[in-house]
Amino acid sequence: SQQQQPHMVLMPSSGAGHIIPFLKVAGALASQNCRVTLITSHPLVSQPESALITRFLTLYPQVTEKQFHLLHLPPNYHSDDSSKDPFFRQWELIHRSLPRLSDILKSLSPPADALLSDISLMSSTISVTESLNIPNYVLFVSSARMFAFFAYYPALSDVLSGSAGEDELLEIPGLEGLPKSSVPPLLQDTTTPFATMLRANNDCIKKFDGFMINTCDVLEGKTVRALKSGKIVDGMPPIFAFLYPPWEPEKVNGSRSAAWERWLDEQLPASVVYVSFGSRAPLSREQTIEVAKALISCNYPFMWVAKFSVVDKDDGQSIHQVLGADLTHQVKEKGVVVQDWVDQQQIIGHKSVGGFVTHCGWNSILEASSYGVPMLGWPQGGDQGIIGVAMAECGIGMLGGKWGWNGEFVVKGEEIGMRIREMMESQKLRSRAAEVMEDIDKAVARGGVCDQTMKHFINKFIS
Ligand code: BUP
Repeated sequence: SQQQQPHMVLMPSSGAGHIIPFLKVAGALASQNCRVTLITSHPLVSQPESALITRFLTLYPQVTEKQFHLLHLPPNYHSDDSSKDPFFRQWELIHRSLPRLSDILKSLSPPADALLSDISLMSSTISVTESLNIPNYVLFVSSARMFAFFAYYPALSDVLSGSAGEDELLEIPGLEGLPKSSVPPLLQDTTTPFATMLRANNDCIKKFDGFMINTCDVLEGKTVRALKSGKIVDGMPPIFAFLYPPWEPEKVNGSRSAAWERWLDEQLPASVVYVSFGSRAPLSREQTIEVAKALISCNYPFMWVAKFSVVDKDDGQSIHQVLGADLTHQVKEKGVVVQDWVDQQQIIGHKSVGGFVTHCGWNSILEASSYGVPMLGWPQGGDQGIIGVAMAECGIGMLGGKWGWNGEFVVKGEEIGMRIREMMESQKLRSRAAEVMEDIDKAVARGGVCDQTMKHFINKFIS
């Protein structure tokens, strides 16, 4: 009956880092016998986003897609800073199109038992679900540490905008102090669009029925406990912290194998350095050259996923144009450079990969943790500095050092190469990463803590 099969409606926001975890949770809920509807915003921001959704719907034919067609921006739309970022623009469009979301939710049969909405859409979706009386849960796509920061943000604004030095620690109840330097300039200045969005979403925390955070005890147990205790926000709605098992490899792998896959197959176990700074924040030309020098000099085979534009779909320049002929030649002698969208989970899960130089996107950290791959973190912006702190505290990786935010200054190849070697040679990191992987395996296995938490969530809707 309907009560035995709760109807979960998921609505991700834009960006692969938001869509991927939503699809994973949608798949996990569908596998747990929930009826699942996925609301997708159209047009999407990038081609990889639509490819991910299409692949997901093929793997999970039982999931229903409802397309949410966004309004167009008026011709005189003022192009301020926020609208230049395609992801902010998409959030703005979703916000303007809310009456259409309401129509979709009203049309569902059987009706929705809950909406799982995105953190960046919190203040938008709550008005709709309140008027329709549908429980609203946020699926938080970043780390618990970032959630704690978000939840405590208003109380921190004086320290952030004040004269405190970068080494000053921000005190969040129940947690280790957070270096001010891990907060990006965009959030230190409390008037930017990012900061305004954070505050607007913070204002409605208590209106939500709960928060799902993709994390687990071995990664962030202390933070999750502090959040649940109400020390950070008094009256915090229930917190559901769980990871889901990685997508099954045989489902993820395509039938044709790309050149880089064959190359990875030929390398020695745990010998390859995998490098990716995510899809959103390309490094400057000068910095890219230094990364190339670092990789050439550190004497490990490497696989480098390089992006040279803000949104993955517009990658205009080739590595050759950025590095020049000589450096490109040296790079290609020692490693593999890919500019296309690749299945990162497949790379990280490959036995040849022994270390990951990452921008500290939370999904990337989770993927590396699930496969026991040590990391060298180099946050570029957004939530990545705070995530980097959580990653280093857990001991599964190290931070590069005072390497600044993307574009702030150029870090020399020599220094980067030194830190890469340190990561690859550290037994301490390697054994901690293996330990964390084992713990995660247990937590996500059937009957494990994460599995139980998810069942506990679903059971709330079964009468
Ligand atoms: Br790039 C890239 N393939 O080529 P994060 C990323 N991913 O599968 P955040 C690919 O996208 P940004 C690629 O595995 C992860 O699941 C990756 O999410 C996948 O980064 C996701 O790591 C990216 O949380 O920034 O902060 O969303 O979008 O720039 O990666």
